[in-house]
Amino acid sequence: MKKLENKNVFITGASAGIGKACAYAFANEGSNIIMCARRKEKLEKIADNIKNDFNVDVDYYILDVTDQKAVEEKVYELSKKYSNIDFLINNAGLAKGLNKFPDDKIDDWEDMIDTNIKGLLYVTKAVLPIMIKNNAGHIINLGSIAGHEAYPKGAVYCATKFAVDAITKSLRMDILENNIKVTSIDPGMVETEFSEIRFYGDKERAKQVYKGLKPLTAEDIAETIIFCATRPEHVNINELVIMPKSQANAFISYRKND
Ligand code: 8X3
Repeated sequence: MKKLENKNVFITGASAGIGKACAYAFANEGSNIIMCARRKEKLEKIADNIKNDFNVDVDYYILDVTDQKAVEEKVYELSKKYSNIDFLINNAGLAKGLNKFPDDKIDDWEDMIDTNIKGLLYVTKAVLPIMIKNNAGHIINLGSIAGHEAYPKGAVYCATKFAVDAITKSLRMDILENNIKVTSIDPGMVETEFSEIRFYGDKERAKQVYKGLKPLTAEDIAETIIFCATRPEHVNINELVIMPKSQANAFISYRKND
């Protein structure tokens, strides 16, 4: 029997990118998938594909993680079907804008703070009682190298990822007695919708971010998350920093044709 067979995995921001890759990767391991995101059509399609390809339960919820009441309601709803959430993948997050501080838009700050910090807190707070009741669970937060090194034009995005780092660390201490693991996965460049969203849909500008190098894929991150999720019961990966081979840190990358 595979280690993750029949485990219940709740993934936020599951309609694309790392969240979507995690849905397929855990389903491939025999886990039941509970997905949430805002985009119904995309979730529906992923759910159909998973149902066709894997013999697992799949549920999805249309949910904006920034809506605290909705988060509580949906988690209550899913708790009636799933008596435990074995894994919570706190993936929903975004970057908006890449500007010097004086040129940043306050609305973008609100979006990043609401989703990356408050959304993660709301979902974790709602799911935790289920894990505590079962005295088992594993919370995997998507951090970033932006939570290790602040970079120019990224004050608020970096601040949100520093917050994820702090939340991960404090939470781990607070629920140590509840037998719940807490892990942070901190990627560098991953080519998903991330840059397109950061640049308000400007595909050309988004492409430039990855020009001349091979970025990580969402599947690379999902594979790493599966690694963390399949360690022996007594082992926890506290944090894992992962970058493309040609990226040294937030500032220095080697690009062909540089
Ligand atoms: C994504 C990586 O380099 O844009 O969190 O901060 S980076």
